[in-house]
Amino acid sequence: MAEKRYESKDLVVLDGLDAVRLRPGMYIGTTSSRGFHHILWEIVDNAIDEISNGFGDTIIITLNEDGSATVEDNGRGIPVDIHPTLKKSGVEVVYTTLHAGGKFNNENYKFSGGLHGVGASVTNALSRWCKVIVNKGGKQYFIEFHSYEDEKGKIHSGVPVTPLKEIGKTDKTGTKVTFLPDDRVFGKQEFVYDTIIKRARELAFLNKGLRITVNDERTGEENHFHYEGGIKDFVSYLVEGKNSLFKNPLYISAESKIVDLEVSFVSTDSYTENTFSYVNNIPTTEGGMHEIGFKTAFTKVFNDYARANNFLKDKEPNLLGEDFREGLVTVINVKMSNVQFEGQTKTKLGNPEARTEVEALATQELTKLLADKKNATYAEIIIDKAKQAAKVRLAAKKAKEFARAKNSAENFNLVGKLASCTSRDKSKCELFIVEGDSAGGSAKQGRDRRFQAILPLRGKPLNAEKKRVDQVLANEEIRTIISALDTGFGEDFDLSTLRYNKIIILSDADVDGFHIRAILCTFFYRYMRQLITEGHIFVGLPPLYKVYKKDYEKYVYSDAELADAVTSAGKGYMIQRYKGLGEMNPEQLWETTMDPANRTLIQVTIEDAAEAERMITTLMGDNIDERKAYINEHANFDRVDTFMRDYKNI
Ligand code: 28G
Repeated sequence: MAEKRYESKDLVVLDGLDAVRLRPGMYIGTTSSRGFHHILWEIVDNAIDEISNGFGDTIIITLNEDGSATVEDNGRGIPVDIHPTLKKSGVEVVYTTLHAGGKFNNENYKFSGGLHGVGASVTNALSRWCKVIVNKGGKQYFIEFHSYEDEKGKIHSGVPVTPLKEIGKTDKTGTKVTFLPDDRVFGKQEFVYDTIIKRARELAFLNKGLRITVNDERTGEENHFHYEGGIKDFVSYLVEGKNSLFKNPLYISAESKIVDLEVSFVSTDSYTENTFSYVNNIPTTEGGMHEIGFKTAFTKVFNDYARANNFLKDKEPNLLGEDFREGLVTVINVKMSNVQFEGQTKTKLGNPEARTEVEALATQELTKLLADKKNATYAEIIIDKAKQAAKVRLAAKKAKEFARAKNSAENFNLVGKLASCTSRDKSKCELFIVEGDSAGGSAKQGRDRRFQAILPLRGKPLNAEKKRVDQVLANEEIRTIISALDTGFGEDFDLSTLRYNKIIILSDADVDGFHIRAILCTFFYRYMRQLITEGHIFVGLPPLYKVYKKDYEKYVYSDAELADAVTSAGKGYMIQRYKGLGEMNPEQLWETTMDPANRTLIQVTIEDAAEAERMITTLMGDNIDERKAYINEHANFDRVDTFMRDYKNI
């Protein structure tokens, strides 16, 4: 009886890895660039777990010339002894057992102690081969797995080539894993160095003391990340290029049975709040219970302090949380078990106990922090800024009411730039938001005026993330968009009055165009989110080239397609390269980009917009040139057709 049970369990193990290959999306979400990198992070996560448990301090990630990646740590080494019932080495168990709860990704099960090593089997299942070396107890061990096709064409995933064997002596300890992502799963893809160093840096900030090296054997590039200050250094990094009002970020930390918490923050002269929260090293972009708990504590402690120290008079009302957070840059780092993620992008912490626990710990620690006389000036800076913010908030409220009253008269002027369409049927109407007056002019002439409206954008719309509501409102480009859509915005947003079923962003395939798309996406994400979730926002794809000769003409939308077009054109062809929308005449613009029968539209998803916002908010300060240089370096315009993926790669 007992024996039979083990047999069937073994079967499940084999089946498990094949199941991963059958439906990779169930385990890693997607087989796009994100999924391709995900299987690397699964391995890195295991190394981080080992180091967080107090064993070792260094991780080396190497991107090899053959397309494989190697991850090495100096922990204890995965156990090598034979599992008494499974009759396999610990290493083999870790790399071939699909752990319970493996469905949808394992990110939900971090910090639960018992699940050390989860996820490695998913990486193994989706690799062509995977080699593991363990250094432990004076000896070096090796095992290799491969995924192969049998005579019947069936693929067997992550099968050990031989059992674990001893291959030599060593005085080191640790684990070293090399794997080649399988192109039968992911297609032709490569590891993106910038994606990897960005996440490696983030992990080094979030895990104080951890040393991560990233080596790119393909190019010879190398980066080291190590922050003794942890998230304090993270906050300093985030405010580079902004004007910090503190000499150093403030920091609190506390541990309880339920959560480990650390928070660092700094006040800047900017007008938006920027809170970056993480749970078990995963960014919680949509916030959640831990963020709410911290914000509640912060508001209460600072209000109490303000009253006790006479910054607030008896009859003055309490300041609001948003007042205190104006210009504040905060990193919240929580570790806890059994996390539940919710929300549209599954990046919102749902656990109610995180709220009460974080609130209690943060109240206690922030109170201690402010009781320290050394921090009196910091408290005063935050309170002064909050009082200023409250004043502006009240003034802005009045201004908004006033603006609403004369709304109709004003709209008349603003919408002057808009070339509206004649149809009254909203479900058929489209609004093109077009970069530049010249392209706007072509679009106006080329369009089908029955259902296509054109709104040319003159300057660059301001970065909605960076400004207060009243400043967002004051920007002419933004006001024009708001009036044209007729939905209101922010709390007043009403989807039912939307005038256009499709809102199509048309911008150039260059740095400015990329930036404009990111800014518009961020604006819609912040102030008109339903437009995105209900699927109304699109990006139009203009062609990059025209290949032509007598009696032949073909528009080409990516560098990859160019070679094909040239081949089919045959001898004597010419190539025109379009540097911007403005270079196309009205007919060409209609034919290639606006005609519903021929055009390609990319629908902007909530993930794209969240990512655009994250790109804009995490990476750069107010310095536009720095930002431009960054985008210039990282956006890949040879692949316009996948620009949304480029967002993700940043
Ligand atoms: C370099 C690439 C990725 C890892 C360890 C260390 C241990 C471990 C990993 O245990 C739990 C228990 C036995 C299967 C734990 C070593 C206790 C004592 C470990 C890594 C499950 C896994 N000594 N280091 N797993 N076992 N590093 N780096 O994966 O039965 S995974």
